[in-house]
Amino acid sequence: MHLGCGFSRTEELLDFLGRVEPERLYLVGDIIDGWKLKRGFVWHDTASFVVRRILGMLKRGTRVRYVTGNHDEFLRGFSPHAFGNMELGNEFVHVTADGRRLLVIHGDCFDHLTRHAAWLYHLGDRAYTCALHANAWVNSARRTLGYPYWSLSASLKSRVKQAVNFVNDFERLVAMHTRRLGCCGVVCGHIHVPAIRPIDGIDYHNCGDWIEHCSALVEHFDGRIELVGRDTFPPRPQPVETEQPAWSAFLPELTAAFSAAGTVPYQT
Ligand SMILES: [Mn+2]
Repeated sequence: MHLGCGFSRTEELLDFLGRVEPERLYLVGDIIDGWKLKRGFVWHDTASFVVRRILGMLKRGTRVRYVTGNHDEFLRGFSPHAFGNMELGNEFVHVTADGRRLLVIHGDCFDHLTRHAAWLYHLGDRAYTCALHANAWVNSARRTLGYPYWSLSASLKSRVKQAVNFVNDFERLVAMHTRRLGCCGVVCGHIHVPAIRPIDGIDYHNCGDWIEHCSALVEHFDGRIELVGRDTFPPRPQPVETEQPAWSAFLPELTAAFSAAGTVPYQT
């Protein structure tokens, strides 16, 4: 979600959260962008509404599990911790409705950049922010010309060979770790690349992000897991602007009322 980052798509996120009432909600890390607290922290009202919506779910009985990420690593010192229906942890095991054990983890520990070259990772984060700025410009131009939304940064990520290798390495490492823990699948995030696919016999799920893709994972009552996104839900009906009759439509009635009272306000 990266709440606090100016590029967080809180409008879309709030719309999505308004459509679901889950038994369990997993927040798969990088929910609050703590890195932006030092520089460029942007908090819109909609971010507060997102938090309020999640608190509302908690109140109505949803069990929330907050997995810490690298952007909200300040929470790692407090985890594991449970307060009421909310649990904070670095990793969880979720048992699906059809009995599969899934490891739920943010995934930054499988990103060799965050582990071995933090400075390079922070530089990459700056570069990513630049790409998002460029993305915003490109898309406002596209909107003006009537073209649909297109993600520049997502497109770069899928074309640059090193980026593709990075994603593949990450996914394989996550799958390996999952197998070692005896789980048959994994739910993670971190790399902002939504996916559901088998990797070396492990069911790999990545929920994507609410910056570029606006994507999430949902589990149906039969245990089937689906990737949902901006385009999955039909747009909400917009409030219909009812046409107000012009004041002149009431003129005959008004004139009649005035003449009954013995005064004629004006001639038509
Ligand atoms: Mn991350």
